[in-house]
Amino acid sequence: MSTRYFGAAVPRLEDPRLLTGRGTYVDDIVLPGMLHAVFLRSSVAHGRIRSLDPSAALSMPGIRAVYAMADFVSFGSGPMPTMAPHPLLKSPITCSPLAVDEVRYVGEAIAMVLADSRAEAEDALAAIELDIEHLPVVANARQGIADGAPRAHSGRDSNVIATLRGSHGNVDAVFAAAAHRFSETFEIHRGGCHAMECRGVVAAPEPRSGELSLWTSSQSPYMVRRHLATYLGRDEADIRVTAPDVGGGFGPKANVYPEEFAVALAALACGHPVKWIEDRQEHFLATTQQRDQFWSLEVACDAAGRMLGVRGRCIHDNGAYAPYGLILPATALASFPGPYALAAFDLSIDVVLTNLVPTTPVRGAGRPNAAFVLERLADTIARRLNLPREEVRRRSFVRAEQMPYVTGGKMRDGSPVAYDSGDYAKALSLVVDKIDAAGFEERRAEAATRGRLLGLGFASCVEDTGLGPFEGASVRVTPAGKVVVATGAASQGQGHATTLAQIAADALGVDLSQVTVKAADSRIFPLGISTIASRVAVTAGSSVEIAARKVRDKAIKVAAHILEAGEHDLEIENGQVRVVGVPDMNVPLSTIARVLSGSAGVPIPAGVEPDLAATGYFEANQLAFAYGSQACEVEIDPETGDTRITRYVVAHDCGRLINPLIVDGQIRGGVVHGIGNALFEHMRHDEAGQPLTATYADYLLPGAAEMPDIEIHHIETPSPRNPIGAKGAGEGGTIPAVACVISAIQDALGPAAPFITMHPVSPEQIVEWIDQTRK
Ligand code: MCN
Repeated sequence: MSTRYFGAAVPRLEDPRLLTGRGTYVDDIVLPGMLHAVFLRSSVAHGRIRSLDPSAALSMPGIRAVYAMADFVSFGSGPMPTMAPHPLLKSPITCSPLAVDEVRYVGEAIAMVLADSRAEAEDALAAIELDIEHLPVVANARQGIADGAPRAHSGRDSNVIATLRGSHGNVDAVFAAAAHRFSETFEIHRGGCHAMECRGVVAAPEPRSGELSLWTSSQSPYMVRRHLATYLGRDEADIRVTAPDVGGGFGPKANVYPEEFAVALAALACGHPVKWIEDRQEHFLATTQQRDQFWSLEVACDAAGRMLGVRGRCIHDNGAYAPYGLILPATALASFPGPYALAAFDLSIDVVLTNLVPTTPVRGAGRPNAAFVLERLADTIARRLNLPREEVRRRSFVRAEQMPYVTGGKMRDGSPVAYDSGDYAKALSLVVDKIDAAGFEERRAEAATRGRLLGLGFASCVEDTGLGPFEGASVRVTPAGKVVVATGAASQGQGHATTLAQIAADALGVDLSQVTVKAADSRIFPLGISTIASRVAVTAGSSVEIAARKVRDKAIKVAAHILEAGEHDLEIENGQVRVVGVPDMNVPLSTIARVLSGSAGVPIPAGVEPDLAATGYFEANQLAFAYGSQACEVEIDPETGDTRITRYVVAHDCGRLINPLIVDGQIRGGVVHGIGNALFEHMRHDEAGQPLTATYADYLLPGAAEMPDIEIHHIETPSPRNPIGAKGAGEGGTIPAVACVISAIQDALGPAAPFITMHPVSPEQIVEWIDQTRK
């Protein structure tokens, strides 16, 4: 089979359309009679709704309706479903589409206004009379877990909704026999996500058929459909869902949100199409966020600094609801023991309700948190035993000859973690070499002559990718000879329209320009899961390969009939099936497609089904483990704490690369996310649960000017667990990046500086550490 495109750095096919303004995002959808919705949101973190009077708002110009949850009871009521139910969550901890009685975070939707224009709806918000009684607030997880804490949900016995536990081996025996034991506590602060396009939904009832159409800026449109169908008591087939072009998701758009349900309910209630587009302030208030974790850990190692065991506890701020079950803390837990061969570990995570916006996965989904604490523990060992940081890691890694390696850890579903392939030490050696660690002290001395502190950092990680159960695809050759690939997997910028096309083009021997990918429209492809967990390359990519091979086999069968040749004598190339060695004896795929469409005037060969098309569902029942190491250099101005990342090198193994250009973009974007988490992004709240950083003046995002060039090196160890040998690439840049940057800052500050156990790290904080060091 041709490999003309698989592995080639093909420029993204979707870019000309998107970059010239021809994308269709939710806000581009305009329907006749469409009304605009805005939400009245809670201004208090915890309160009881005493009354809501919309009468003044209803008399304002252009206002069509003001809805509270009570107005929707004939369509659906009660809490929303949990996306990933967890056995430890006995009852759903989800909200209603609009709050009933109690609000539990600033920004929770209480009512919605429908108007002819958005401006009119916005104006009417202020006219709704809302009386809320303030209730005691749980403003952070440590407060929430303390004895006598108020309850984030009135009437609950406890704010702890679950305690997750992950253990392997005899941890007490390992710690008792270890040469050294070191303890550290870590604080990882809350951050957001901030996709370029905020969320948005359009819902349109179809009066003739009774169906409902929904366009949503989502990573999980089919999940939205499934849960909405259940909520409304309808058949999934009666709901059409589409994720049109989506301008970034990065995790939070994987959730099924109250606003998606509320807009659908409002459309059903008023009989009009309804549009809601989240504004940036709402994004700060009501789009889910990540982390706020407090870890107390102990690491054991032998005399040579080889990590033997880790034990301890984490307190995880869940926020006010658990729309995605326990997936975020469970993923953090499942990320142990990272790339290290630990004899034992024992970790628990207390998941605590607070009166803050819920936390759910953001790029890396808890893995960056686990990598941060594990990598800091590796650096602790190096610092205490005066060993090179790289050496501690090298001595502790799972070795290439141990693959496949069962870590003793468990995945979220309880299955054992078994790494499939790779050479973790090789990735570290590559970055050590490429960043010229050997020449670093010379560069440090030179920086010192300029009054600057230079530091070098390292971090490594391993990542489960390609989560099941499936992401299917169909491949169809049209009678005009075009190839249409359809899948349920939605793209938010990952370049699926290119990479999935590359796989199909190779399998069918056609030019890439002949292939179109249609995604995330339930009328075009019936099933889908979600674009999360760096899974689409492995799952949908493998399904495209399977479907395209079936189409290929079918085309060869029909061509054999037409050419009166044996199937084994045929090959597929340049859009034709031809006799090997006799290229003139050929039949174009378009002809075969015409025959199979019944329009060629010749009979369809007996035993062959019409349509040159097939569907593939790769059963993704085993994960593909990507891994990598990163190294960076930082330069710090000790007077101001200003920290510049001057060099950044990544070594990454995502198996066979479908498209190196796209993978490099994924890794680069991922690293930038990690740098943001290390240096900038900090979502703060006061003791009343009021957000303090709800604009970009206070909440800092990394910008292009702060970003270094990121040098990327690939190791290609094919995964034996899928037909295309791929592992995911969408999050691997992010996962170790915070640990890498913090390791470099620590190195710059020198051995006398306090050990850094938190992020993000501000310039003020750096100056404070330098002052402490100088005292
Ligand atoms: N790829 C490849 N070869 C590989 C692996 C991946 O060419 N061996 C390509 C894939 O074909 C795909 C891209 O790289 O085009 C990412 O693939 P994959 O790692 O499978 O990740 P997903 O497609 O499942 O995307 C999800 C992942 C996640 S979890 C987050 S969060 C994230 C990310 O992708 N959000 C993103 N990258 C993002 N990129 C953009 N632009 N926008 C987001 O919201």
